[in-house]
Amino acid sequence: MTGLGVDDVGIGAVSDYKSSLSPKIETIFPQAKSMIVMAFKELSNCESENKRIAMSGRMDLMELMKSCNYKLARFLEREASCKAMSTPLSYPLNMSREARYGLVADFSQSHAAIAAGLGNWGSNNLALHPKFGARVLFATVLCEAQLPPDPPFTEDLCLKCDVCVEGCSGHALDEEGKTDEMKCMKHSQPFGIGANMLFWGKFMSAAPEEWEKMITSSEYMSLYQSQMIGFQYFCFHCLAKCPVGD
Ligand code: B12
Repeated sequence: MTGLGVDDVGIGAVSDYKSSLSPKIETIFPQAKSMIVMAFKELSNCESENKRIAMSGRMDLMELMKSCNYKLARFLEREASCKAMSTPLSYPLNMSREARYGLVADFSQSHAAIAAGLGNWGSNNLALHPKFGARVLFATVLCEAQLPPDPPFTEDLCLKCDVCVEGCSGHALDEEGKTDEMKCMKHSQPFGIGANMLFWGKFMSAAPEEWEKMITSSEYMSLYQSQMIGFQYFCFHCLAKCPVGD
């Protein structure tokens, strides 16, 4: 696994997956018994004040993660004759009203990581890893083999220093144990779907003489770029500032 670029791995039993909002794993893959969760450390890009640099580091990492996801699932199927499925790291998401327009994924990676003994929850509502703290992303492969699960990580890793809560400029962590996703989205993805809908709403009610000015504005250019690259985070505070880990 380290040869692939994976920083840590945990095995979890499907029966220990405890996401309250995401669908049951049986609805995705009825025969799934185990979750192989891969942990990847974020690059120091996440510290940069230049958010294009921060996001580009994230995009590089996600490319590696997707490739590992595929390679592991393919290895299990081809070499071990074990039925396996990779799970999405972010998009595609269920964007229906029931899934809160993409806020509830088909599979929750953080819950899988916790079930696989890779860490536990912090005040930032992220899964903290003993070595990488909050600077860690997860990708999971589900498989039909009953693999021996790793023990849960019981030591509380969160220092309760509230650096994440106090420093969250979007005030999305003010309520303990809950992320206000709308506040987080508005602040961290200022050119996401909400901004897109607002822009086109304004465009439709603008006079045709205004259109050229609107589609050559920096607002439209940013919306275009975010859409082109998939999604674009402009905030990494709650993971970059967390003091947990080496
Ligand atoms: C949708 C999404 C978002 C949405 C909404 C997040 C949400 N619902 O919590 C928005 C856009 C706001 C978002 C923001 C961020 N995200 Co995001 N996001 C996702 C995504 C795609 C799905 C999340 C999901 O469905 N969770 C399941 C939730 C909705 O349901 P739930 O089962 O009821 O669980 C929640 C609560 O019950 C609670 N909870 C449950 N048990 C417990 C126990 C305790 C003690 C506590 C305190 C809380 C708690 O926390 C859960 C998560 O909110 C995942 C990728 C994936 N497929 O998992 C990444 C993911 C969660 N995001 C990630 C990251 C890093 C971020 C950001 C830091 C952005 C950035 N710049 O990278 C911020 C962090 C926001 C924060 N501090 O909470 C990482 C987290 C890695 C980690 N270490 O945990 C993930 C796992 C991506 C990945 N592949 O690694 N994200």
